[in-house]
Amino acid sequence: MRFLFFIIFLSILGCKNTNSKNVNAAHNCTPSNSRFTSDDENNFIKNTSNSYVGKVLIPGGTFRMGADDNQGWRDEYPKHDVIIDSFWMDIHEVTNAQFLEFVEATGYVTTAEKAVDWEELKKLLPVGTPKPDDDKLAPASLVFVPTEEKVPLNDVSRWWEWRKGSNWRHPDGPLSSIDGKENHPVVHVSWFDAIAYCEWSGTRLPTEAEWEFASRGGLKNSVYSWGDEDLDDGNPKANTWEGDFPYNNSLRDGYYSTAPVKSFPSNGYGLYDISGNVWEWCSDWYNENYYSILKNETSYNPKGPSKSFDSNEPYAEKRVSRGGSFLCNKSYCSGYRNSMRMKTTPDTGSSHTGFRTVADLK
Ligand SMILES: [Ca+2]
Ligand SMILES: [Ca+2]
Repeated sequence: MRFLFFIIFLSILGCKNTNSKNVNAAHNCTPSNSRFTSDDENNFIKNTSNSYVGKVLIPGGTFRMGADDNQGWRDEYPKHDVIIDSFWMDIHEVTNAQFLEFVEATGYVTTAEKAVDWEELKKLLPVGTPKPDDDKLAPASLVFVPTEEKVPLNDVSRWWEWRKGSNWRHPDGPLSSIDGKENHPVVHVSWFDAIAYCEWSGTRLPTEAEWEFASRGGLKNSVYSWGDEDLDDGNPKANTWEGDFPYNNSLRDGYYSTAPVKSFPSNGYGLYDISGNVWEWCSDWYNENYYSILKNETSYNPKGPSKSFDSNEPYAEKRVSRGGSFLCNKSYCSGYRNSMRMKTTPDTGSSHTGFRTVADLK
């Protein structure tokens, strides 16, 4: 608990820090900023009439899940056999326009739009801890800020800022807006926000296994959703960070931040931006040892471990996200690989995380 408090308090204060969350930070693209937002029950009227609109059928089958080359972190091994039933999947990430429809229909307020709940926070702090100024508890979210020069890549706080007034309507802070970005993926959505959208729309988040199966697009044991061609060879294949992260973006792919969905070719299943643009929440808890547990058996529609475990932050419970973002770079996490696993506390949103939904066969 104390460790968690340490992380959170530093986050609230917006401190630059060198605490242990930065151990192996090259595998942790987004800092976790638990804000003690409770998982409120959603009682809104659902709109399930469009559950299959904008989706493509992902034909079920068997695949080998896990890393295909030596770029993988240890949580991507060992490769293991997985059977996936057919399902429907959004061809693109949920857009700002789609999320706006949800919010207008339900009045839903996202995690980033809520102040940090002091009553919840203080339960985890030593008795007598004074309440921080309301200003420190104000609604905020994580915004990427490029550095001016080359910096060590083992400290994510160098390029992430806990910025007040940042949320899905104001992705870069209170003075920014999504005007003209209706067709960009929604960002600053927590896992809880994504689940709420799914509940409203009669959909669900993909499991991590479904997501990786879909990303592979029918190719066998390829590193990327487009095959094995290096990211830098040929035409741009996804919205990533090309150049020197986090201070020099060559803009070879044409986009510094989010791109309109469907700006790059789809994979073999007709899925756009399954690699890059924004990270996509999955339903599973993250456990770095999960593949080791599964290695000797063929898993049938695995839904993830029962408990989260990340040895870098053992007291923080995390959910999986997949596919990388416009910040992913070869020198850093190469998160656009099929098998790359990201993990974040479910109440953390950021300027490079969104989601797409799936639906079961009728
Ligand atoms: Ca880019
Ligand atoms: Ca994506």
